[in-house]
Amino acid sequence: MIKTSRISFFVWLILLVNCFWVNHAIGSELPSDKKATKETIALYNNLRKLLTKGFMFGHQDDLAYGVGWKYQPNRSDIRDVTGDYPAIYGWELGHLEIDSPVNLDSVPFKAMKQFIKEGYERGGVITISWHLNNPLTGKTAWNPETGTVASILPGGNKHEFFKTWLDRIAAFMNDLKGNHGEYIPVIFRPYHELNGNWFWWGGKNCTPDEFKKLWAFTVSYLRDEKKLHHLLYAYNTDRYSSKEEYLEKYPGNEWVDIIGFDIYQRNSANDRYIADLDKMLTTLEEIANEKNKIPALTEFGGNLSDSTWWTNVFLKVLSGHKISYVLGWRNAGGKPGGEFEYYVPYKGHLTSDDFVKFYRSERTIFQHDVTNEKLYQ
Ligand code: BMA
Repeated sequence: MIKTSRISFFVWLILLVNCFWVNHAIGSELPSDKKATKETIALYNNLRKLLTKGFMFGHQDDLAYGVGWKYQPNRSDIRDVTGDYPAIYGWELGHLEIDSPVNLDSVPFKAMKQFIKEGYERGGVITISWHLNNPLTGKTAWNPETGTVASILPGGNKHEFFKTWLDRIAAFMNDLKGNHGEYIPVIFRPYHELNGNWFWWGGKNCTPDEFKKLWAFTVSYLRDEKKLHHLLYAYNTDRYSSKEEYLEKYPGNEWVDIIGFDIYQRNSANDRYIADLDKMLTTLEEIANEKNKIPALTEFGGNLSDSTWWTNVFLKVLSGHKISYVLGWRNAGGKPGGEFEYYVPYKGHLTSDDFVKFYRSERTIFQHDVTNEKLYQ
């Protein structure tokens, strides 16, 4: 009798230790949404794990159009150059709020939902930005009217109206489902470049307190009112010069999952860009470690007139950092005003060969790699 209970005691002990070890090894953590779906929790934890392997490469509007083409099934500028799709797909909801069938860059929302599903089913990650119009003036996101944020906060005269905009966002998100009926997890990145003065929600156009309230209201409305549990929230600035500046409008750990910044090289020299990017990534990683968040380069643009920019500039800096992903902005090509806009190479572009070297680097993660990672399990 004594013998049996001793044995069973040891069996239990072993089971207990094992259980603790397994949980510990998995290290599963919950994102800011404690009711997140299991795919969203898996993504959140796998994004962390992936930090030790390398960074995912992403591209805005990748499947919709590229330089010189539009809406060709399975086409992608990244795939034209490397034979592989990106690991991260960026999409944009600007003008969904005004019930337009197409976004501010003319991408039909219906097609976008399909593209989102395709990317997800291939194992890729979806991130969505929102250049929403100014709800006070009815003009664009670039209409920095002081008082706009105050007007849409609870108690403000545009608050109820603003909620109808969030309702449309929620309806769109609710339509994003995978083959098994599960919600497709999305990294939602509203109110981006929040320290710049060009958007109505940015910089001096509202106080830190107003911004924090807007952020918390948006998250709690989508999560608690609209019951969306497949979103991770990304807080992001533009270029910044100190930790204090970065955190000036940070709404608090309970409202954020991913932290990032946007950085465009424009006309600055490579050395300058390397130094700036390196410094900002170092600070971002410090903040991410302190706050237990996932760091990412939420938008970038480089000097693509330099044929070795990808390996000599971008990869050089990124190799010294642990960040989750980088997102190249859209390959719009020729625009009506005469501007030619693109941020990743297209077939025949002068950085294509170098981009293939970048693609082959151990540190970069594109579609083939990310599919193997099974991020949603
Ligand atoms: C900007 C440009 C614009 C576009 C906007 C929103 O950086 O690409 O052409 O309308 O992003 O996607």
